[in-house]
This record gives sequence, C-alpha cells and structure tokens, in this order.
Amino acid sequence: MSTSRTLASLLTVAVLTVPALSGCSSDDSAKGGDGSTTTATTAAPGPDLADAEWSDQTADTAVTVQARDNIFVKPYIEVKAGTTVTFTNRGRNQHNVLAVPEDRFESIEADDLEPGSSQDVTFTAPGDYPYYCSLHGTATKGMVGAVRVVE
Ligand SMILES: [Cu+2]
Repeated sequence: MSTSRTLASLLTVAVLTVPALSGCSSDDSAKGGDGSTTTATTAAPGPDLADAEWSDQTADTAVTVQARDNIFVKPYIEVKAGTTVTFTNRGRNQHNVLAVPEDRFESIEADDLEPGSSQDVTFTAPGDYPYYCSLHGTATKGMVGAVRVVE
C-alpha cells in the first residue's frame, strides 16, 4: 500500500516538473473502463527495466553505446556516477537518443547524431535513465535502452 502511494506521489512530482512544455500533457491515454484511476498503467514511462539484461560497466571510465540500424548496443548499461557515456551512431541511418521522461537528461537530436558522429552525456546522479530513438521505436519498445547509474 505505502509503496504504491509513494510511487503515485513520485509520479505526481514527475508530472508537475514537466509542465506545459509540449502542451500535450492532457493526452487522453486512459482506457480503464471502470472509471478508476489509471496510475498503474502509466507507472513505467520507459522500457521495462525489470526484464533488462544489464551490462556492468562500473569499472570503466569511458563507456560507449552504439546506435545501429536499428538497435542500441549495448542497450542496458550500469555505470558509476560521474561517468561520461558516448553515444555514437554506427548505423547508416539517422538516430536520436531521447530521454524518458524528456527532462531526465539532455536528449540528443538526430541532427547531432549523424552516421559516424558521437555525442557525450555525463551522468552524475544515481538512478535509471531510460531513453529511446523516436525514429525506430517508442518510449517503451523498439530502439530503446537505459543507463543505470550507481554510487
Ligand atoms: Cu534509431
């Protein structure tokens, strides 16, 4: 009980911190037919991290995630706080790296990640940082990944 309560308030905070940036916050995704709250169905805003196979890169000071056509390699990495992760486009197509939620970290737009180029993101605070490529996936599936930052 208290767990879901905490989750709910966390979600509320998350929602409140993303005000009318895009103006689409009233997205009517609720489908529950009984009129109850649909908090549970929206609890995970990103890929299902419970099933992810994490690659332990906590011993590395330089970590690279490759964007290929059309997956991230390695998609789920665990790094130490303060690690700079280099996202590099090794595919022939454009890819982007969009944070979930969008203010979780600074997203990389496709124009800044042309084939052959790279962008660095430094992760300082412990936590999970899901992301996806909107050209080849959605926030929850397709070309998705996450960085797990540990102390
Ligand atoms: Cu892509």
